[in-house]
Amino acid sequence: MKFNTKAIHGGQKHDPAYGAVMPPIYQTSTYAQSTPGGHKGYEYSRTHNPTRAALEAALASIEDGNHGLAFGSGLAAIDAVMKLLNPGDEVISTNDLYGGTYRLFTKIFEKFGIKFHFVGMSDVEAIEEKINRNTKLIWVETPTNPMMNVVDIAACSAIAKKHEVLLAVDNTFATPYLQQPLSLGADIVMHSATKYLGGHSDVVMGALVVRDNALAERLYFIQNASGAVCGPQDSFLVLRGIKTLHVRMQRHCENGRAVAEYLKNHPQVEKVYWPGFSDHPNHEVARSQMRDFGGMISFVTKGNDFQKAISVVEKLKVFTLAESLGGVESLAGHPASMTHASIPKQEREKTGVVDSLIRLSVGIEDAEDLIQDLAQALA
Ligand code: P1T
Repeated sequence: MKFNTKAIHGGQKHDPAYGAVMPPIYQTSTYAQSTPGGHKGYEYSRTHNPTRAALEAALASIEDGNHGLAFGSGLAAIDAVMKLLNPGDEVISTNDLYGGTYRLFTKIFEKFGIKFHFVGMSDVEAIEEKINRNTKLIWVETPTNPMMNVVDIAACSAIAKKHEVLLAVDNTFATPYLQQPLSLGADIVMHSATKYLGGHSDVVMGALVVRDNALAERLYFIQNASGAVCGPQDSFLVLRGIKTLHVRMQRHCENGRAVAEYLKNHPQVEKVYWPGFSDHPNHEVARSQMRDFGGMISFVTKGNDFQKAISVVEKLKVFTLAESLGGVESLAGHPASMTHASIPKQEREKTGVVDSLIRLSVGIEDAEDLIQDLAQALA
């Protein structure tokens, strides 16, 4: 099955009770048993829920995996991956990544004896330098949030396999429409389903997809034992979102290109970060592992002036100043004070997250209106 068909039908069956084409929202915590253990496959909704199961099957299908797991947030999904590790284990992570992921690693899991190395992965050799016998996991975010660096997933996979460590890829920015990490050799793909998979800024959810049965078993155990699952209503909404992922992504990419090119030629703009530019340092890797370049763009205004950047985001009218991304509506953010405020200034500035950086999640409105909005805000 091709991707567009999988987005709509992947892993889906009509509901066995009445043939409902969309899975019902099984808003129940528990299931009747005729005798202890005598049930129809469902005992308790932390462990399994039919609406969540339908979503998990769809997630596995669109990522070309065998097992999908849905969680109460993207961070809950990452938390589950980290619980595969033991004290003393080490992780090599992308140095430019979502601030909340950095906070989870350094403020929660370091306390439990896990050591993190944050490295620039544009050149994958930097990963191998940090590998030692305690290394258990390579954590990759690509494209990175918010600097739009691109990491070569196949090259990371070769390193991971050589040293027998797991490779996990946060595929939130690209989505499986643009990039399929499992097919490039990753062991685990992770999503903040809050973003493009949900697509309408009305749900917070996370997801993992894997191919390996034993790894899936360990993650299902953690999902149930730690309990950070999502509810049936949210499962329904994300499943509905996935059905239009491919058409939304096409428009996100088209509008992203139009906005990136407009900004690049704007006299008030110093630099635009978008992997579709041929002079982006990882453009060739992006071209080879992504179908298109997405709708996420970061830029710095001329003079690198904090106040100017703030005044631009305040003046936007079609773009909403807000955290998050990946919805149908365009959003603008100021990473240094919003999504990446949990990373110390000195650390974030090393990767380019300066006080004047603005991040755009380009939505699927008319590109001309988006450009006019940016024009008036930058004027
Ligand atoms: O917000 P949550 O669903 O828990 O997902 C966390 C997360 C993980 N990975 C990436 C790449 C992300 O962008 C996020 C969440 N990011 C934002 C809220 C943001 O505005 O960048």
